[in-house]
Amino acid sequence: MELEPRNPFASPRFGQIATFMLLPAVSSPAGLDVALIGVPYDGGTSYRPGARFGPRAVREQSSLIRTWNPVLKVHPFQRLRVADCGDIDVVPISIERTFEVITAKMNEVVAAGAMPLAVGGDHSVTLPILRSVARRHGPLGIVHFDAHPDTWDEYFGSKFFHGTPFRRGVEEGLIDPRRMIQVGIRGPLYGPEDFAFHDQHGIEVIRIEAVKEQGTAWVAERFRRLEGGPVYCSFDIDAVDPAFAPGTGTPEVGGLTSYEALVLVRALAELNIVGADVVEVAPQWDGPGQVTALMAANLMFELVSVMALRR
Ligand SMILES: [Mn+2]
Repeated sequence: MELEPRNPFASPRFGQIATFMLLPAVSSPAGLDVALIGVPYDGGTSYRPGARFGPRAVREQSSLIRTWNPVLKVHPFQRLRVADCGDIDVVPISIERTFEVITAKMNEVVAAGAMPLAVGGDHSVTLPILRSVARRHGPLGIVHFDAHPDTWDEYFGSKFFHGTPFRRGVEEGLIDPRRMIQVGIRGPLYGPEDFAFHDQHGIEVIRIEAVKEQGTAWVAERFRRLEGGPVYCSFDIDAVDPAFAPGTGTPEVGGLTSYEALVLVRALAELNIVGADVVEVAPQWDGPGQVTALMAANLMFELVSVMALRR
């Protein structure tokens, strides 16, 4: 399932847009190992909107991704059948109906035996994806890269938005919170009670200070306790410093460098990754060169590489 030679200038036919990493476009996940899927929904955003345009920006910026991962020493597109399954037909004016269509599509993906790798969309879309993946694998371990804990209870009187997916995931039994690690958390919060839920359920938080002071190798060592069982990786692009990834809805200064982000995703290689997402790319806020979408495209490549090595 590899396009060779891969010419980044090979324009798609009229009426089409580029595919993720120049991979084939397919209408069904049947026969795939990894299904790349756009989730163009940002109705769960509380501040700057725009992540609904993330998938198309990431597709465009992914066209220079080559096929060999020299660090992990893997040809992911030879090892796995990977293709672009297009975007989910979300309902921009209804989060409930959008969640239903996301779960329905992801149920198809997991029923076909494929691992989903979704591109958001805001972070609310992770919850309906977890509903499908957990239905197949049981309660999931989670590695969650983010500036924010996303475990709040509700906002504006709603239980569903991009600040609540992980609390809902624990409440619904989709996540094993004792096998959940958050990385990159920072920025002003409401108070220490923002982490009462973590303490109550045993969720581990690796704040950005720990990443910077202890180093990425130390963080990689923390991940090792998740070996064995199924693990889902959710990567909010705002985990990366806005100097490297400004195109997002709720930027927080003082984050991961682009290099640290790549190193930390590669550190998942010892884990049994069963699905992943990269969310919160909002191209309207992006910098020159669409660096945020480019960052997300490279994270996708590292995630597929890790999946190719899954234990
Ligand atoms: Mn988030």
